[in-house]
Amino acid sequence: MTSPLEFQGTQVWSGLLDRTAQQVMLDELRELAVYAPLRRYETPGGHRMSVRMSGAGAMAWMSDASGYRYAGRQPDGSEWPPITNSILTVWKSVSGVSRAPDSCLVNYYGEGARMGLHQDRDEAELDWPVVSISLGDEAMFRVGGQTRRDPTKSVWLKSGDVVVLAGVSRLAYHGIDRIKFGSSTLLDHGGRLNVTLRIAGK
Ligand code: MD6
Ligand code: FE
Repeated sequence: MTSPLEFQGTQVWSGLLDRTAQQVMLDELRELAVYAPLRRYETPGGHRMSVRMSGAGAMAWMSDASGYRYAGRQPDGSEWPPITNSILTVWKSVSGVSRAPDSCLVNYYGEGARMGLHQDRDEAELDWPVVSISLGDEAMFRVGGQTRRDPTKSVWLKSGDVVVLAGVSRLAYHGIDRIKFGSSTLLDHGGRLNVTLRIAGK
């Protein structure tokens, strides 16, 4: 495995997953979606997110009118399915920690979907790394510093790329400005999947 590209403490493992590995993960995500469908959550501010989300693990991040949080159950009351093997393998190879993730967020970006600049800080402990996998269409990932006003840098993430926010970059502001819809042939109907792994509980 080659070493990651680093900027401002953010590691980008370019092309970590080859096409076959991407396909295997996609098949697992399709199965996962049977038990945990992608949903468009409401934000506490009363808007609806453009990104569709699902999850896996003991708890998954979600949002509704009353706030952002990790929930042990889906909005319909059922448990989240387990985190799949191909996803856990990526965590083991790049997280640098021996503890397993307890939470997986799955984001789907259709045409025009985006994610505003945010920090990941709903976890119980904020010093575990966050590992994020890109599948499908290319996306412009923007990352800055620990305040919203710090300068930012952008990088195009491709299918199979893996981003790690750890150490000084753990609380860096980041977001997805836009995707290049239709730029990848991995997903039958286009769009981008992002899988983010975290240790969210105590
Ligand atoms: C995305 N990613 O790539 C959104 N969070 O669609 C994230 O919000 C993210 O890439 C924490 C660490 C890495 C990430
Ligand atoms: Fe994030």
